[in-house]
Amino acid sequence: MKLLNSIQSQSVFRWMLVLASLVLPQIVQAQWHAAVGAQNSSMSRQVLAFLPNEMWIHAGDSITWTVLSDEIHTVSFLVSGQTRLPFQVGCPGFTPNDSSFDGTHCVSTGQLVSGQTYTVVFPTAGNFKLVCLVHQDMTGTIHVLDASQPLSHDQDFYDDEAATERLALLSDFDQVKNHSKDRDQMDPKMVMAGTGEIAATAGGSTSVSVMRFMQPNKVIHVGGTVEWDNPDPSTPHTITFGIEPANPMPPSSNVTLDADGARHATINSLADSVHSGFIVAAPQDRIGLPQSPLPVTRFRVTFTAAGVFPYKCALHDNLGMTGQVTVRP
Ligand SMILES: [Cu+2]
Repeated sequence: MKLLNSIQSQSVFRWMLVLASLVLPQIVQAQWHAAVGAQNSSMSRQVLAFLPNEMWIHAGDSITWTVLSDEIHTVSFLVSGQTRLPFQVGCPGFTPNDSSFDGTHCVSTGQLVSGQTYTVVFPTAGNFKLVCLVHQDMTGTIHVLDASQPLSHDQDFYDDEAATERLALLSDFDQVKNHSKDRDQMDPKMVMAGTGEIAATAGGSTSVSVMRFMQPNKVIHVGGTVEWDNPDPSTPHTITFGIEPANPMPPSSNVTLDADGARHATINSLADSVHSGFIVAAPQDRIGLPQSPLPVTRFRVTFTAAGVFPYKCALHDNLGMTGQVTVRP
């Protein structure tokens, strides 16, 4: 009798377990994937974007981002109203892989390079802004819904969307076509230092930048001046001859200002080091905030000696952004 009772209670317990597994909702924490950046084979065209830049997931899910470019990026979630800090500073500080973000504490990687991944877990519902601290016009949105809400898209949809956006940005050549060749003929002393465009989706901003000096081989005569300008709406570049400074943002001490606000330096020998500092557009103005000052988008160098003078962009030489000026007697 006692034995029978024990067998009966064991089988009842087993049945209860089976029933519970059928009745209780399955809580499956999904693992989503997205890309950061993209580039063409020569690395000249850099897509500065989260691909896709808008996703809907459930609370408890996580997203793993993989960097697909040689240009550096961060994956960062600031708290509402937080001031952006430079990417070397982060939140300040950086959070480890598999950090959780619920809107109350900043989550940020340091500088990520090609092939690196970073996973963020989203434990609670909310709508969150995703930013790259290196690129101001690179943003996205993550919608974290309660588990009871349906999701409209699956991972295949996001993969297709990311591929479409990547292709669209990589194949957008109108800026380069419109400017580079015509301008070379129009003004032989000019070098266009990069170009780019900002685009947008309902989820945020994306952009593409061409990391090249468009007329990389200039030939002038002694006493002549070359002028670089940067028409990119947000990516900075530098024109750096000789030794690269530790901080690329300010110009070297031998750089002066022309009357029109352009920076200007003189190179007298191959031993001279000259650094333009950041040549970059001003950030876009916003209503209710002080307007941004006029930007420095032009740099001029006058050459007083003959020779071949190589230079580079201190930010993007790893992508092949280099050039040279040949000065003839
Ligand atoms: Cu550059």
